[in-house]
Amino acid sequence: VAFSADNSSVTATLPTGESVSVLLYGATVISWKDKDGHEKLWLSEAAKLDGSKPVRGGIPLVFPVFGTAPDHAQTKSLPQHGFARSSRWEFLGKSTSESTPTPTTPAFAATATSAAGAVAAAAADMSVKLDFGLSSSGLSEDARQKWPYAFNAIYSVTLNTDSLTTNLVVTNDDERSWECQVLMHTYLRVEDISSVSISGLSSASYVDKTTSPPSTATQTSPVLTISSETDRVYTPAGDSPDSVPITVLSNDKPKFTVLRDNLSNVVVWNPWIEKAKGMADFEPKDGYKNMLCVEPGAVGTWQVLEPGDAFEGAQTIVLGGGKTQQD
Ligand code: TA6
Repeated sequence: VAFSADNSSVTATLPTGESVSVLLYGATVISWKDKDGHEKLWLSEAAKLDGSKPVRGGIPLVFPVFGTAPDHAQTKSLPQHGFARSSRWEFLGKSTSESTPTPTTPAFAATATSAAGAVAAAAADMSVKLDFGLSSSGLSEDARQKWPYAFNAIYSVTLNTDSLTTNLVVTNDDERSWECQVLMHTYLRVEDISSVSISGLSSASYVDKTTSPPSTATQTSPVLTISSETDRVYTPAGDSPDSVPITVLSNDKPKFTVLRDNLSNVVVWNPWIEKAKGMADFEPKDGYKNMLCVEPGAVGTWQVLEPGDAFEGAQTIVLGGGKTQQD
C-alpha cells in the first residue's frame, strides 16, 4: 500500500489503484478514487482546504450537533454541525490487511489458474485503515468554551477495493454525562442527478426541512428521485438501525450502496439551483447536478453518554449493488 502524508493530509493507495485522501482539518475525506482513478465523491471547486471553513464536499464529519439546536442547552452555542469538521485531527497511524485467499478450494483453483490470477485475487483482498483522533484537549479555545465536556474520538477510514468505511467511536471522558449527535455528511458524485434514483427508503418516515416549519411525512414511492431542493432526515423502518441498505442508482444501475452500523437516520440533501447559488464555496454553480448527499447519522434523538460510555457508528459505501465484488 502506497502511503503519503504531509502537514495537512494523508493519502493511501492500494496496489490495485484505489485511493483515499483525508484532510487533517476535520478528518474530512476529500477524495476516494476507484482503481481507474475515477473520483467517487463530489468536492466543490471552491471548497476551502486551508482550514478557514468546513470543506464543501467529500465527507465532513458532524459532531456533536447536527444543524443547530437552539433549544438544547449543551450544544446551543455551537456553530452549525458542531466542531468536529472544523477541528484539526491528529493522524494516529495506518494499518493494512492482506487477507490472502488460499488456493485450496476447487472454486478458487478454477478462477486462479495462473500465477497472475492468484496475485490479482490476493491483491483484491487488500485494505488499508487510517486512524484519526480528536479529544477535548485538542480543541480550539473557542470550541472548548462552547462545549466544555471531556471527550475522546477515534475516526477510522478504511479503504477496500470496492468500498469505503468510515467509523467513529466517541467516548465520554468527563465526570458528567453529555449528549451528542453524529453524522457522516457524505457528498456522493453522480453523473446526472436527473437520472438518479434512491432505493431503500420506501415506507420510511422523514422530516422535510425544506418546509417552514419542517414537516413530517412518510415516503410512499419505492424510489426517491430528486428534481428540486431536497433536505430530508429519514428514519428508515427496520428492527435494527443497520438493516436497510440505501442504494443510489443511475439510469437504474446501482452506483453506490450505503450500509449503516448503529446509525438510525439517513439525511438526503441536494441544494438545487437557488441554494447552490447562495453558497459562496459551492462551485461550479450547476454542480448540484453532479452531487447527492446521503448522510448516515444518529440525529433523530440525542445519544446520552454517561461518564466512561462510548458511542460507535459507521457507514460503508460499496461501489455498485452491494455485492463483495464491484459489478
Ligand atoms: O445535511 C443537510 C444539511 O444539514 C442541510 O440542511 C444543508 O444546509 C447542509 O447540511 C449543509 O450545511 P453546511 O453547514 O455545510 O452549509
